[in-house]
Amino acid sequence: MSNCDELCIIPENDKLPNDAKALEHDFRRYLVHHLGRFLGCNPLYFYEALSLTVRDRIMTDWRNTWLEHRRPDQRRAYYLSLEFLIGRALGNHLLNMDIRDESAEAIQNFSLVLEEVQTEEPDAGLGNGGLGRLAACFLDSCATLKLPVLGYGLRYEYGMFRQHIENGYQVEEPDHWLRNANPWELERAEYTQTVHFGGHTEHFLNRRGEPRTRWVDTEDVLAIPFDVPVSGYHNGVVNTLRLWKATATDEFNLDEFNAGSYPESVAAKNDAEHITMVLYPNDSSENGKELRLRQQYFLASASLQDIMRQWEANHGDDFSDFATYNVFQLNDTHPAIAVAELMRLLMDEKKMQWEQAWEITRNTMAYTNHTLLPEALERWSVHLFERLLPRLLEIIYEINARFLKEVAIHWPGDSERRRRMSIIDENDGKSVRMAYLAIVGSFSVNGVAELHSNLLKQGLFRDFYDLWPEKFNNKTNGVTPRRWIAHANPEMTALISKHIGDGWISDLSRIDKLKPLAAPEHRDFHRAWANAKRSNKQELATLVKQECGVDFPVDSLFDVQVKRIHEYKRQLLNVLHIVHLYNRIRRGDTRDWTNRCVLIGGKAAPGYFMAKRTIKLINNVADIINCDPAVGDRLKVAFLPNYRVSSMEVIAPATDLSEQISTAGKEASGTGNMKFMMNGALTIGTYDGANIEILDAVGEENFFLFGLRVEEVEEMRRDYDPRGIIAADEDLAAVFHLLESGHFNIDEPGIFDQLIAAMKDPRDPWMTVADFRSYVDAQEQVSCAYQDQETWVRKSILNTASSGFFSTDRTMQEYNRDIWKLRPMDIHA
Ligand code: T68
Repeated sequence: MSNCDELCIIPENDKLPNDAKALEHDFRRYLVHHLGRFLGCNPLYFYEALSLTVRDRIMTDWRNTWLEHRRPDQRRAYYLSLEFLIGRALGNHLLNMDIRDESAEAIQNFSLVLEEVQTEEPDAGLGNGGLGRLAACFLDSCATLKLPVLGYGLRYEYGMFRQHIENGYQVEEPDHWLRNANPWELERAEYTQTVHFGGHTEHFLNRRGEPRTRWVDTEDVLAIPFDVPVSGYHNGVVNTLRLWKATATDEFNLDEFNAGSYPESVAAKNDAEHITMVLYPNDSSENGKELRLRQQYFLASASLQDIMRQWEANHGDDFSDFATYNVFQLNDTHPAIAVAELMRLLMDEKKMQWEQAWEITRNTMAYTNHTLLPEALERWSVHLFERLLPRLLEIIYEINARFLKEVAIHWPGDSERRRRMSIIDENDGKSVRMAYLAIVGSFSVNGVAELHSNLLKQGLFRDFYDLWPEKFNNKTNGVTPRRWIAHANPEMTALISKHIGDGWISDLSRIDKLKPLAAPEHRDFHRAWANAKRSNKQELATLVKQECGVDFPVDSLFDVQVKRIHEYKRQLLNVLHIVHLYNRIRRGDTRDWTNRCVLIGGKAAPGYFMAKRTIKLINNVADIINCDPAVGDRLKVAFLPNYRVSSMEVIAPATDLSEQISTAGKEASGTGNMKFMMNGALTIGTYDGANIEILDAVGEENFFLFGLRVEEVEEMRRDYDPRGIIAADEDLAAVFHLLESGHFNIDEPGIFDQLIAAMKDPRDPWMTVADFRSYVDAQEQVSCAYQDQETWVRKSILNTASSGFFSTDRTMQEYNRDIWKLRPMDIHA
């Protein structure tokens, strides 16, 4: 430890006091003396002043955790991800640092309400959906488990777009979330890295006559790190998420500069800054844009260089032990170029031979796959690679050549197999298959739920599984119970802790102690449970009224589907059911009716026509139903605009019925399903992704299962006849009749034709119509079950009580046990 480090360790008794008085004092100082504001200012400054007050109290632990990380004998993992969907940070730190009540009291003296101040924080929306949010939950759990794991990502200037609804259509607006100062980041310019693009390679012999390569005439971009603290729960650990910002080097184009075009030569620098300007808003299709490849390489190169710099500080220039102390988890193929970049750095910069560099690379990389959808599998054109990253392409070719030799040894004479498994796809315009690069360059490949991992082995990656069965494993996703129960649902949290203690917050397996309390005799507990749900529903109803102008009566069943809008997630199936309920009301078929409020929310990728049109359909159907006096409170429908992390914090605790209705085999895992379950919602779901594991955990009597299974989907696909199915089902025929009559789009004829046609097409990959009858029957069981409130509440308790497996603490322990093998840090609160 250097002298300076020792001076920086803050002794225990130097920790800032956490009592309300001290917090009040600091809050006032930040507001008045730092921000130069006073009461009556924009409430945004209250949020900033409080965040700075809290951040001061994180610093000691952050510094100490950093020093622990840096110990030369500490093996570390790095989570490389193009997305970290963090949401708001203040409430999360208050919970983790255990200073919520004190902070509420501190600002009360300024007549401020903590919950209101918290809503001033913009969501850090640096992700699209499940994959990005998963990364954020992982970091939370690693900090709580004291695991030395660092996140590496990009500091997008603009996060996920803001969604407005105009005349029922989605309108995107840029999300300039950094417009106001971000108190949760610390710029560390001293660790700036340089990343190369373009140029060409030169091959030469070094003094010892060994062949070497130089990458020259490159255009360089600087990567400046911004560190974000990740606090653990009540444990003194603060891990780090390091986000890179791209900026121009200080070198000017001297020719232009001297020719007098100074502004032009400065303006050219803009290009560099574009790299981290905006998050790509596609959640499940690749778009092949050059800027996206630039982002991927920028992240991989800056992060690897940063880690190698730290290595050299500890171990000097001997990298032979590098794999013993470092492991990289690749969040999908987005950062998979890291495989080739590590090879380049070890060989070209650290002068290592191929064999040794490859041994190290293969032993440090681990890859997680998040989708089976073919349209989401990344491939980059060889042309683009050649122009942007010529040295990396050379390395990929060499990796591939050596790999294909291995294939040839394993399957002599099987050229078809070599063609299939090649990292370079030679079909219609050469391209690099990033998933294959990731598999070949990793020692571990995992899917994100049992079914998904099995499908990877049987389908997409079958050849690779045949070659290296030991590489493949499953890690079922989870979500963090801190944000998704303790923070989002304080009333239920207090109730649970009152009965079983609060140990469940950091060990969710203990939540099963609630199970006995579901027995009929615990009437008081059931009443308190129902009351908590009811007040959460009241809160959601207020939000829906505010955002959509629709009244949601809290006694109705709250039926919710929130997630990205995608055909495979089948929001259209939900709409078919809504229209079916509407038909029933119109024809007076309402005996034993259960009142329902259906809430749908989610963003569509800006270029995804069918998804955007689905949003329009939902809004039009909602408008007609909500205004029809014949309907009244029996059915309410709303589309919640701009669904994001902070909306889910209000939605999950208030939901009765969670919609998880993807076509079987298409949803890799799902994680919203877990958030709902934890908060006591019942699931209506297909046999897909982690739904299966939820069903296993809670039992079929507490889950509404419907629809075709994977094998049945594939079987039916062969002679799928949606028109026949519609004709044979009176209810479904009536639904299509109403849709086709233009009842929901009188002013805009024809706008839903493509949606309707897609569902009637025998090639419909999502087979929406095939599951209609089974879905409607399951929904009927839901309605019935909801009428018996006592039983419903017991099922709700059992869902929460059975959710112990779905904590990311468990997921991270499995990653650590099977892949990372890290020793928890010796840090105490
Ligand atoms: C999701 N994938 C899966 N992708 O769809 C979901 N893709 O089943 C799973 O639970 C979740 O990952 C976590 O494992 C995504 O969210 C993306 O967001 C994405 C982003 C860019 C490019 C491709």
